Amino acid sequence: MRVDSPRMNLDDPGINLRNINRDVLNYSQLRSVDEAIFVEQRKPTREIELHLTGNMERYIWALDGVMFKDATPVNIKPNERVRITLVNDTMMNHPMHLHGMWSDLRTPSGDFQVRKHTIVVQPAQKISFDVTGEVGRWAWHCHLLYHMEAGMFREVAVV
Ligand SMILES: [Cu+2]
Repeated sequence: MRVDSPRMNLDDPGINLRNINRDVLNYSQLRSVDEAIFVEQRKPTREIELHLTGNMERYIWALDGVMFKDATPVNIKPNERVRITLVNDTMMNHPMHLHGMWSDLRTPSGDFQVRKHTIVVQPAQKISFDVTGEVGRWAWHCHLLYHMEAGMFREVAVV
């Protein structure tokens, strides 16, 4: 299954949390107070796009249809500034956690939004964040244990 036209807005509280009788925080409301000090201003020189994929009936979860056991690492060079774009082709949220590096979330127009460890990707959402390569071999995975164990996991090799 592929999403034909994923949405990029960051102000959707998510399924079952829309139009309820109280405020639900969303990513468009988050700000980093220390952006000027800590957040890298360099533009990315490369983009890596991956689809979050799965099969609900067989309970298989993967990235680009490839489970961890069959996957090769995602390669980033030391100190390389890279834009990672995730497209969620599934009907579930996936909180994607990248170890070793900050995930600098971008708005749909590419501006800096907020700095995070884990980025939740909603169903049919396309979301981008920038990272700077820190030397190491890092885990990158969905933080839902059953998804991670079922294959939604990659090594990010910064060597
Ligand atoms: Cu997941």
